[in-house]
Amino acid sequence: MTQPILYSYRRCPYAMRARMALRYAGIAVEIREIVLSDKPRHMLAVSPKGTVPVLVLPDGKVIDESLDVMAWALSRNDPDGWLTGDSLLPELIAENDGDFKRALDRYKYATRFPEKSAEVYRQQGEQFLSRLEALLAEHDYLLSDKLTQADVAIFPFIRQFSMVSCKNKQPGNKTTIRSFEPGCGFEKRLKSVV
Ligand SMILES: N[C@@H](CCC(=O)N[C@@H](CS)C(=O)NCC(=O)O)C(=O)O
Repeated sequence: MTQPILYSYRRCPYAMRARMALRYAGIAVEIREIVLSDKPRHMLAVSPKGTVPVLVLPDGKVIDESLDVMAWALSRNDPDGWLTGDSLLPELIAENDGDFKRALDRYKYATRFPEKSAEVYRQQGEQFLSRLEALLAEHDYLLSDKLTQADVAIFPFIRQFSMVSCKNKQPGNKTTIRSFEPGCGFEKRLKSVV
């Protein structure tokens, strides 16, 4: 094996954050796109929990959590200083990967979660968006005027949320999701660097 192998799924926000960090760090990987319903045997053999992304290094080491893949890539090369010791970072990521992701899944697949309406799930997600919006009112990016790992780790999830709103022709609360609409504010700023 000459290059690391990255098992990935194109639309998965976890895989997306890993791919962005690897690309930014200039680490060439062999991307193996998977089908979630038919996971490759090799992937399951090295990481039985069966989630993507999974990075397999040439020495056989396996990194199968997206944040760990990001940390590994940035520890190898971080030309623009994405790494940050800001104490808000773990808190924001925990909220994103926890309550916000739960609301996102329910908003996206509202018919599978009939306990509440899509509107309720959207409002739950928007609580996090409001928090991000307040941070973006202070700086160009979430934690400062320059991009950090926080933006890259969180952005794919926000993008997915705004795409559901677009699909539902749901304009949403303009003041809270304005920065995240495709082609606007936050996404545009991020796309100019990754
Ligand atoms: N905590 C994991 C979560 C990864 C995750 O849940 N990925 C989803 C795809 S977006 C997955 O592989 N799910 C397995 C499945 O649906 O079978 C990480 O950060 O890497």
